[in-house]
Amino acid sequence: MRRIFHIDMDAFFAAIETRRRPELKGKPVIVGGHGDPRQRGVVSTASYEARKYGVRSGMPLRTAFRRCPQAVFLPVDYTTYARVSERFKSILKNFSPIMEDVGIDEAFLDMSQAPGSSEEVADAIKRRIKEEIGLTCSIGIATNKLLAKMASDLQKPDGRTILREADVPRRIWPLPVRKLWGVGPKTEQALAKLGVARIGELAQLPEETLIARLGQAHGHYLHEAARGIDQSPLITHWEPKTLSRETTFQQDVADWASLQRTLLQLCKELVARMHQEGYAGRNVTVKLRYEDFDTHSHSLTLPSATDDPETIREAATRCLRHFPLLKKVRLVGIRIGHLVHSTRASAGKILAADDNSRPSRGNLNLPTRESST
Ligand code: TTP
Ligand code: MG
Repeated sequence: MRRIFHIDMDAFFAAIETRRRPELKGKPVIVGGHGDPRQRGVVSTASYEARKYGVRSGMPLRTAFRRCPQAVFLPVDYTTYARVSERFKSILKNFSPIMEDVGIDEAFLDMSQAPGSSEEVADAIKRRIKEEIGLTCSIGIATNKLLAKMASDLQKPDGRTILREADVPRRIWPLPVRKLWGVGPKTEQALAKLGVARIGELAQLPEETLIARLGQAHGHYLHEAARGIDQSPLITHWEPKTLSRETTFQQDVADWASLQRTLLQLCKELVARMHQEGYAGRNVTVKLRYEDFDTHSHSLTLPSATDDPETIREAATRCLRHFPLLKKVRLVGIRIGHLVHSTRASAGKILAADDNSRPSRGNLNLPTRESST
């Protein structure tokens, strides 16, 4: 019998902002775009206090402002969130070496081999996260990923939920289909046409009907998922499609010399990582973000894959020359793509991949976060 944990941080971006500005505690906090509700942009996340006013992720900031004008609006500070995310994942890895990284604030752990009751282990994880990063999370525990994922959502925030297969009819079937992992707006619509609104109704539908409507793979998946059946393994290793480094300047820069110096430093770091992880690449891209957040990139493709520092530096410099320097620059980045394993590859290394290397939902082939939440 497997014992799978799904750990999901509570109101992740908003919680980090509240942690560094304690005066926000207990207040509605909305993180999104540049943090100005008069500008374009969408809500990345809202604190639970703001959610009471109907503010949701993905909603335009203007709408959020109409619903909750007294909220504190803050810009997205992705660099900080990514740093906290790394610490969160490294805490989890101490509990089990079998971890699947699902997104910035969530992961699965296979705890089948861990001693102790599920309650004890879950509480120990929650305690460590609280002590080390000062944030709360919700944990779902089940015999497979699907149910663990659904369980972590049942008692948010700061929840701990054990979901047994026998609990599915009582706890999962009354939920709207949208709550089922893998059901995004399109599937929701298709199911509505079949008269299906709740997961329990989906479970009653013949598999052939679902396959006829939604295709073999998705139809079959939904048929099983509605019953809580899922045999997918944890995916602990991804092959990256690209490797990259980028940095935001403390103060925006306006001169080529500083830009080039920084870019060459990034190249050095990138090449070090390529050597360490055993990759060579063919496609070099340089990205600049200007002071007004306008972002552009230039790429070039080399005749063959390389991990040679000089070649990569030269290519990066050539890309950089394509940018007009009419505005100040706040960020510069370099990325290498079309990766192949280089001969220096040290076998068995775990690869830390860029975000874009991850299929959205593991091997379940499910829709992306945008369409599934
Ligand atoms: P979620 O785990 O979906 O949301 P959350 O952690 O904010 O809240 P909950 O307590 O319900 O788990 O997403 C994690 C982070 O990902 C979230 O803090 C912000 C970001 N995110 C977006 O940027 N856009 C989105 O549409 C969603 C859903 C999340
Ligand atoms: Mg979360």
